Amino acid sequence: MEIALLGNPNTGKTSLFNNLTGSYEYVGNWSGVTVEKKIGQFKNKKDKLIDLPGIYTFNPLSKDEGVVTNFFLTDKFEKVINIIDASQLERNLHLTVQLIEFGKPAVIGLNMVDVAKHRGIQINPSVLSKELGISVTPIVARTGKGCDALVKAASELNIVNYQTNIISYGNEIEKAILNLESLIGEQSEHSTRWLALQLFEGNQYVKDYLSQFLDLKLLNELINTLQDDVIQAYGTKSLDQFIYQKRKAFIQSIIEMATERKEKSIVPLS
Ligand code: GDP
Ligand code: K
Ligand code: MG
Repeated sequence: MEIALLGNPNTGKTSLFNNLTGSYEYVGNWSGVTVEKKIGQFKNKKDKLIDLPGIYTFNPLSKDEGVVTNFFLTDKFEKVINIIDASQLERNLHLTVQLIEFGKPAVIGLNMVDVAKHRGIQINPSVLSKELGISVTPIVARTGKGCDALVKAASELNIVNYQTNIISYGNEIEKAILNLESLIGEQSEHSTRWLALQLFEGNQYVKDYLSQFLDLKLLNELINTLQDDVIQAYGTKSLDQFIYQKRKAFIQSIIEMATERKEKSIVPLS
């Protein structure tokens, strides 16, 4: 089984990768970029772990980010381990939300819990897990603490009944998602909800992907009409900003629920 390792830059992916895989195959660079591609074998010798470049969103701002989006659109893998930085939760969860919308079975490794703790931030993993609908395991990737439990969570992952609509984007967008769903039908193996939202955000890779099934003119019309509707209904600047704000509000509300702030002075990390 192939498991992909996904997360923002500098969240501890490589530390976790080295921890979980005894040795790894170096398979050159990801196509089009100078980021090395690494595939490691888990200690059980059955499963493989794929180290992806760090990204903030599936709507690529750089070629590195495009590598990951293309990987999700075209490569074969069964599960995802999403590593997030407990001390930068809000920024990290923008990617997590998009991963959940993609619908591939995933677990979260909540890393840097030591850093968060030193800043007086205590995150309750079960609250986070309940609100996101996926398992959350606290880890310290640098020392290996919690990493075995994370692998166990990934291997026990159940593939059925995955909830991808954790955020409701309002009538206009929800209707447009259903509209796209009826147009695509069974043609794509991917979650139409994810494809639609990425398309509405202006994701060029997803637009290219969808143009195999649908006329580009039709896609553009769909986006423009929706953009006008959303701007008119909410007085927002643009469709992608609107989607971003919806995610942000959702993320802030679950962080509020899952975070405990300790009244204590900031202790520097040794
Ligand atoms: P990547 O960019 O996601 O691959 O992240 P790295 O694995 O390269 O880690 C980035 C930095 O964070 C390195 O200096 C690691 O040693 C450090 N690091 C990784 N995990 C932890 C952790 O759980 N706690 C602390 N304090 N540092 C960590
Ligand atoms: K790094
Ligand atoms: Mg790395």
